[in-house]
Parts: sequence; C-alpha cells; structure tokens
Amino acid sequence: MYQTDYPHAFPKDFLWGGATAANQIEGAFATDGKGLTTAEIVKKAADRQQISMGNVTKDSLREALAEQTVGDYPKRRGIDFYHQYPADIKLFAQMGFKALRISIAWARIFPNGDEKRPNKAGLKFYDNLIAEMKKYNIEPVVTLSHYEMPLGLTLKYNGWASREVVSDFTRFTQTVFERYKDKVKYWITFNEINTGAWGFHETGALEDGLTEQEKLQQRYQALHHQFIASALATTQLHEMEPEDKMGCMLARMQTYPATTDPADVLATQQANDRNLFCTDVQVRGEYPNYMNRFFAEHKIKIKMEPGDQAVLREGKVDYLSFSYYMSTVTAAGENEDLGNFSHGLKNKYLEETPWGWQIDPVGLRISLNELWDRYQVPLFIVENGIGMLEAPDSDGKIHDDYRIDYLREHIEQMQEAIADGVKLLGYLMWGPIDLISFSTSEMSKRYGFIYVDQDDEGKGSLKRTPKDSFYWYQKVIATNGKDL
Ligand code: BGP
Repeated sequence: MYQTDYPHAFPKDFLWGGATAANQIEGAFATDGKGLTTAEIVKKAADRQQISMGNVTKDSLREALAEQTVGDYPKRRGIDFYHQYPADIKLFAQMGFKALRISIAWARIFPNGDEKRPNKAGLKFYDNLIAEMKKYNIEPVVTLSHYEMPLGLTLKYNGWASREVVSDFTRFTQTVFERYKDKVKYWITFNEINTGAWGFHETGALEDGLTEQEKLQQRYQALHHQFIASALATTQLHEMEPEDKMGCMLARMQTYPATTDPADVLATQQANDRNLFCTDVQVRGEYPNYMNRFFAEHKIKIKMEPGDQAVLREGKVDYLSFSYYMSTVTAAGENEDLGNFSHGLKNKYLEETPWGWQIDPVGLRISLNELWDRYQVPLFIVENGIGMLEAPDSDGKIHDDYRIDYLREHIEQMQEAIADGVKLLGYLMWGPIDLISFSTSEMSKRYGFIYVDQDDEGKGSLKRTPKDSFYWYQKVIATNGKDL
C-alpha cells in the first residue's frame, strides 16, 4: 500500500526537478556529426506556407531547407547547452534537483536515421552529460524522441507513416539502452504522443495533397507505428534491465463542459477519451473500444501486422508521465482542441498567460485523480510551468513572482492529489533554464528559474542569471515541499 504522511507530505523519494528537450537547448545543430532533425525545421517550414506545424508538406520543407544559413534559426544555437552543460547542471544541483529530464537527439546517434552503426561522437556527448548529472546525484529521466526524428527518415520514408521506421527506432533504442541502462532508470518513448493526431511535428509524416480524411488516416497509421515502436522498446528495456522503468507521455488536456447541457457533457467525455487514446493503448496494451466508432465514422483503417496486438500487450509501460499547462472547455459541435497549439472556448473563471493558456491549478488535481483512477500506474508530472516575456529589472535581476505563484498553486494541488491517494513519482517543471519555445521557436517565451541572455535573433551573451524563483524552488526542494 502506498503511504504518505497524510494529509500533506510528499513521499521522501519524490523526484523534484526540471524538464528539457535536446532540440530546445542543445544548439550545436551540426556539431560532431549530428544530422538535421524534423524539430529544427518544422516551425520554419510551417511559417513559409502559413500552415500549422502539423501540416508540413514537401514543398514547405524544401523552401525552408533552401533558406538555411547559419544563425537564421534560434534552434541552431539553442542556449548552447551542448557546450555549457557542466555549468548549467551545477546550477540545477544548487537548486537541489533530484531529477532532470533530458532527451537524446536521435540524429546525434544516427544522423540520417538509417545508419547501421552509431555516431560515436554523439554518444560521447550523452556519456558526459549523464555522468555530470550523476556527479550531483541528479536522476536522469530520458525521452527517446521529443518531437523529433532524423530528417533523413522523413525524406526517405515519410516518417512514422511508414512501418520501416520501426526498425530504425529499435536500433536506436537498443544502442542507448545498452549504453545507459545502468545509469538511467526512468525512460520515456515519445513526448506528448497524443499530439500525433495533429500531424507532422509528432509523426514526421508530410501531408502533401491529402484530403482531411486522408490526413487522419495517415496520422493514426503513423501513431500505430509509434505504438509498436514504443512497445518494442519497452519490452527491449525490460529484457535488458528489469529494474528500469518505461513511461508513456501525454499532453494532458483537462477539459470541462461549456454548460450542463448533456450534449456538452457528452462532447466533453468524448474529447477526454480522445485525449487519452494513446495512453489507453500504451498503459492497457490494447486499443480502446471507443476508437472503433471514431475510426469507422472517419473511415480510418489501421493496418496491423500479425502479432501487433501481442506486441502492444507485452510492451505496456510502467508509469504514465504527462505535461500539464492549462485546461480547456468543450461544447457540442465545436472543433476538438489542438493540444498546446490551440485552445478552444474560454473558461470565465480562469486567468490566462499572454499566449492565452488558461491557468488552472485545480485542474491538475482533477487530472491526477482521473488518471490514477483510470490507470492505477504511478504518475509523473514531467512538464508544467508558465511562459512569460521577461527582462532584467533596473537592479539587473528578474523578479518573477507570477512564476512562483503559478508553481506554488500547482504544487499545492499536487499535495492535495497525493492526499487524495494518487501515486505521484515526481514533479519536473518545464524549462528550468530559459530555452527555445517549441510553439513559437523564439527565445522570448521564457519558463526558467534561470534567465539566459539571448534574444529572438539569437543575439546575446548567453549569460545565465538566477531569477527570484530559483531561490524559491531551492527552498521548496530543501523542505520536500513543506515550505511553499
Ligand atoms: C510542450 C512540449 C515542450 C515545450 C512545452 C511548452 O508541448 O512538450 O517541448 O515546448 O510544451 O510549450 P512552448 O515551448 O510552445 O511554450
């Protein structure tokens, strides 16, 4: 039986820390043999043709690629974590981090995605990075694909739309598990996998000339391939190191009915099911029944190979990790929400960030309870935070009281959920150091406890400066969440 000092204490081994992604911090986009990834080009390709990051086409990609010049794209420089990681890890250690989520850029290890042998220099970087974290007893939480794959696999196979990519991914996971299984305990296969329902940024599959129905067909087929790849990786890991834990990763959208009209309540339940579709497959090991109807109504046919169902059953994840930034409102007949990229109706009870993300700490408690009730596997919050425009004050410091308030209110609701009986492994705040935003590809949407001197054109000294929230989080961790 899971025990906490009821009512308001975090478990002793609670994993406090932060979360990052390779393509948003590392920079060094072509260093030491690394190949180009979908993440580095997706925003630019979408902007070229004013389409969403889900709808990237061959043409938009070609235009974006033709335009490349060093420095024209913030992700090329990232925040130069590739070179500055020792000092950054030291700052995380000063805050008392117990865990740090990183991702391994697949294209550092297999630059084009289909090589037979790994790129040694890429592995060396992660050897050093993980060793640096271990030096301070910071537990690495490793995402294997955070909104990215080698661009070569998109050009060669059309990304996850093709089953061919499964074996390339399996070769990649085999390589990193062999190398890091003793050093890394917590793994995640695909970041926010459920956003694959909106296309390219997750599936790496181009949407040239497809009708709306064909787009859906391609996206759900791509997701099926990702499920298989994820399940195979989970089994591979368990066989190599039974103590290691694999998680799935959900972009959690807590959604409320717009009114008490049963039609709105039903639409909300359906939206919630769609939000949890991937998680249902990955935690329970099979497709949920409600998707049969959805597939039939959208004329989607998932092509499965013999044995796929057994692969899914065998490769169930050990825990469920998720991001949580906001909640949404659903009404019958409205378009379904689009994850963190769009937000439907407004909730009049909630305030929002400058990007329209409605702030809802209680929604986190509701989500935690719902996910725990539905799945009964440990939960792990691997992203939560507030993006803001920020600049140093006249005293040269960043007084980010709004961030402290945001995080405090969410952590309080986590405590409540733990007291409700939820098993929660940890809390990894998104972007503990300012990094490149995924949705805007800009620097100016800042999440960090640590300010990084760089603007949207990639200019600035890259100097790191702790914000007020740095010292606040340090205290939170030191008191294991008692002093908020
Ligand atoms: C999640 C992504 C992260 C991160 C975060 C914040 O959807 O997993 O990569 O970017 O959102 O979003 P943004 O950077 O767009 O503000």
